[in-house]
Amino acid sequence: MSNLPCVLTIAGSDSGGGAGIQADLKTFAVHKTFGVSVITAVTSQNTKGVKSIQGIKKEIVADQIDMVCEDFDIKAFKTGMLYSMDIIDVVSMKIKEHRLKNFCLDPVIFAGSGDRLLLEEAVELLIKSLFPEALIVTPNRWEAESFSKMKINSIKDAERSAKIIHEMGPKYVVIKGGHFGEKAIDVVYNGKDFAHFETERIGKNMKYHGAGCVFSASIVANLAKGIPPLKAIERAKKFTEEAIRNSFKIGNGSIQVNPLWIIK
Ligand code: PXL
Repeated sequence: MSNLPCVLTIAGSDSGGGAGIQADLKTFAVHKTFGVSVITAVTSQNTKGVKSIQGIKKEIVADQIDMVCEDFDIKAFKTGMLYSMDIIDVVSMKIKEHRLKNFCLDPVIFAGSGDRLLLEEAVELLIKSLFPEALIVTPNRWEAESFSKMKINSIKDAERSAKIIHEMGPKYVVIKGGHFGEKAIDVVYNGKDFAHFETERIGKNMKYHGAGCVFSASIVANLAKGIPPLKAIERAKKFTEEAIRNSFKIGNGSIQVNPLWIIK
């Protein structure tokens, strides 16, 4: 038997390979964890944009979760693109039924291209039924603004927003610093204390595709190895910084973050 810890992603497929399920599985692999996946939606996209999106029927999402949970000892898991109310309902039901632990919720709303990856009517349900289940939520600036209904232009704003989001139920809130400030400072709040994890801002005004997915997948892989949440977040931040530093232009549009930077 392998002793690789098993990790799960419940997310959308990105045909362009840079984000979603594809980024998650690459990230899981380089962390020496065994990744399994539940696909919630199929996006037809490349580095230039999204052409179409098909949500997966809720029964099929349920079957995928049942099949991986019945056979694998899943140590930690993440959700990414959940797309619709139906999918959120079934994920919420199944994670309780299978008593899944160590949940990192990446509350994806939009793709970098501006396309919706979560339907507007599903935002409130995401908050109501999944935020209370999460160990860690990882909104970016735009997502945090939308959940906390306030603007974020500074670290102080991010701290206020993190407090509001913490009230919605997750144990840890990480507001990612990729979209505001001179440096890229992530603000972490656990209901008591704040931590700030800082990196240089790499390539100002560049569009990096997949950074959020790599970050939350790295958190999950670290949790699965028994690393405590705050340390897992700090390690994932460093891992993602390198993935951004080693990103490449492989298509004609956005730049793909490289979770395989360790093996070059
Ligand atoms: O980075 C957010 C994200 C998540 N999941 C899928 C995506 C994207 C961004 O484009 O395509 C499938």
